Amino acid sequence: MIKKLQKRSWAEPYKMKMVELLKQTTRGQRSRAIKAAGYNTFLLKSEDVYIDLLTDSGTNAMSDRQWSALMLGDEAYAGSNSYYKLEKAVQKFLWLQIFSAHTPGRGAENILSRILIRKGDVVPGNMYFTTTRLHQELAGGTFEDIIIDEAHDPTNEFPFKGNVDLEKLTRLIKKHGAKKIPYVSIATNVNMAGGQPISMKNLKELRKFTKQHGIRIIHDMTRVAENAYFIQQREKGYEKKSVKDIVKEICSLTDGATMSAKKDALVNIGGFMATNEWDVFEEARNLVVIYEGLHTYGGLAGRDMEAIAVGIEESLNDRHQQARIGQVEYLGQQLESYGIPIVKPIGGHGVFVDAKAFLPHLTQDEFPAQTLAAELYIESGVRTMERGMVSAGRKPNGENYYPKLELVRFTIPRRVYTQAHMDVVAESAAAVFARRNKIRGLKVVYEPKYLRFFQARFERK
Ligand code: PM9
Repeated sequence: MIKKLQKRSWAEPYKMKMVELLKQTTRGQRSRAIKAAGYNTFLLKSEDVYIDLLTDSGTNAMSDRQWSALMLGDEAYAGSNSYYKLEKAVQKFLWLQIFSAHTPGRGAENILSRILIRKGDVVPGNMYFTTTRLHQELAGGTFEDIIIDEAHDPTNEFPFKGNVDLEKLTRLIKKHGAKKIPYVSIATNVNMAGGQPISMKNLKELRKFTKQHGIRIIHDMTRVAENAYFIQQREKGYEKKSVKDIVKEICSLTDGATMSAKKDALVNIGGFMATNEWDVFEEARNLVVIYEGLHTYGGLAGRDMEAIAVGIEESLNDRHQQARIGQVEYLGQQLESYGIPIVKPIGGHGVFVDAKAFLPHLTQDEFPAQTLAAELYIESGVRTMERGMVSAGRKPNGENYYPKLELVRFTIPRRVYTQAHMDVVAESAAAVFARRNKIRGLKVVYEPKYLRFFQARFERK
């Protein structure tokens, strides 16, 4: 029978010029490898991984334009031309006036937290991020979550789960006073909520409110372009605006930003902070020479700054975002078709599987998400990342955080894998789902002091 044309598909707006060969291992090899890695996917050797969905951080495929830009890198210790090119790109596309370069994003978080936070300060934000919160705490602050309640419910389909609840912020101001709040920490496309966007309407309301109280908005713009794409797709009045224009508008509503360029900006290393305040920049310029390097490279090679400048522009292309988010959506739909519980709506940089619903017989103290990530690896060599209790870590008083969301993130690197890889990933997850009742939990055998998810070790219970 001849098929009738029902819809027009999208395709990736690029073709491949070079490929990296993948290695497949046996189930026995994988069982030994994950045991040796203490059931922590961060401790696996990448040569033992088949499809690597650990992170979208620094794992992007660069374009031919970016690779050729590398050759233009000006590696002068001082006054590198590449720094000024990146500065120009930040000013043109991201609408922030002055910036300093860092390796990687958490370098920028360290400097900015040291400058803006005093001991006893409170930093409200739309859900914590691991490194961001740690730097806020190390600078003497306490993070307070002011994201809307919907963000903590994996099944809630609200389209802007990254939104701020202004009532929660009002309560914090009443309790501590606006002077104790150096800034509101706003992430675009909130990572730990499942890659969920904040709406322009909510950000505008927050801008108005924080202006009235003299509080800054500091923007974690690591995934700002993906957030802009969701605004274009979901928010009334933005249907005809380009991702580029929406990103500019988002940035114009903030006072400063930190950026891990390893995500949206399509490079393998680098980050920066940007600010509209000269005093903040002056101090950042001074601090960066203590911790990273001269203010015109801040720890980055000139060639890396060149690649970021090109990557920023490429990331703002509408067709790039359509294919990028489209691929994530495709994987999400495949997983759902097998009945696998995922965070809805499907996010920007990955599909987040609800490990509590996947392994309901495990308590949170048995680390369902850590367990599931290990099982997925054993099943097929697909590497994912725990985003639950292990990532949440401990409070400054040593108690465990018990986040409502206990998730496994299937993170998709940009421009790296094909739809066929996504099919294999979904089938692997379905095979684990079929034997879920037999899966046992884990116990901790080693825990480092900071950011334990990177290096903690586990054994089967
Ligand atoms: N995110 C991720 O896999 C890298 C490893 S986990 C720390 O999601 C946000 C929203 C991030 C982020 C890193 C950083 C830090 C800041 N904000 O890794 O230091 O998602 O460049 O960026 C990771 P750097």
